[in-house]
Amino acid sequence: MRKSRITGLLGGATLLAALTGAAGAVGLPTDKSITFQESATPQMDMVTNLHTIAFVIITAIVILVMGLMLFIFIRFNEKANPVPSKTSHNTLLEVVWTAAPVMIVLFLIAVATRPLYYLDTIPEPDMTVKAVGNQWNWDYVYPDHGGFEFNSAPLTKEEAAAKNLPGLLAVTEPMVVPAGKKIRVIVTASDVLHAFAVPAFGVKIDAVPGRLNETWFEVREPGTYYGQCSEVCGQLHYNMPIEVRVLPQAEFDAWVLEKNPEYVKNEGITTEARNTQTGE
Ligand SMILES: [Cu+2]
Repeated sequence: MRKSRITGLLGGATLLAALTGAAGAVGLPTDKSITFQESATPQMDMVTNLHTIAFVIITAIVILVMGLMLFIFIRFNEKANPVPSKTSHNTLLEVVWTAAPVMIVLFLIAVATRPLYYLDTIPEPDMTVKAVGNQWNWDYVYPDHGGFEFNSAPLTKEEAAAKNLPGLLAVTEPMVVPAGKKIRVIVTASDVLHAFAVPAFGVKIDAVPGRLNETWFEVREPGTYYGQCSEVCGQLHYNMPIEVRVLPQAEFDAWVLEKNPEYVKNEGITTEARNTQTGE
């Protein structure tokens, strides 16, 4: 009894720390950065890898083409080469410059296919959250936890600054999910096209009125991760942020109980979370 009360207190303290943004990893854009945000999911690992492979190939092609052009400017300008060659074709060269790009493209298709299907195939999820885009905020629904829902609206610049949170990213109430679990996100919209995107997760999917899209992620580390609506959706599109608070499972369970006290009675939840709630 006593032990679990202490655990409950500790849980409450860490929950408070997490909810005030004091703990864990943070996924947000940084000034003057030219790279991706640090990956928080296996999906984003794959996206980052694919980008690196493509970037190396693109860089090599740019260097080769620029080098050849420079060589031609110097070697074959009028002064250096007053009498031009009348060569009209070269079979070997033509075969090479046709075959090489085809092989590069085939290689890129080969390395891109796995990430593409990995991102697109929803595994058996541990839980589901429904995200509904509105002009200009999000609703989050938790169908696996009794179906409670809440609105997640952007803070004004002044409100964010007062709380020492990033402007245009922080919200009134974030989406909350457990770490290390497969989260399915069902995405739709109530009015116009929006898109649910969290860069650190490698997740970006359209929110279409009247349709359900689904995506998923599994975040390794607890923390706060920011994204934005990524489909131009009207006047205030620039300020339609997504904030995802990732908590350890026990803290997530405690949060669920806070949001929906009825849930524990009807559905059952981990003993630890029940103790946290009831203080036993
Ligand atoms: Cu939008």
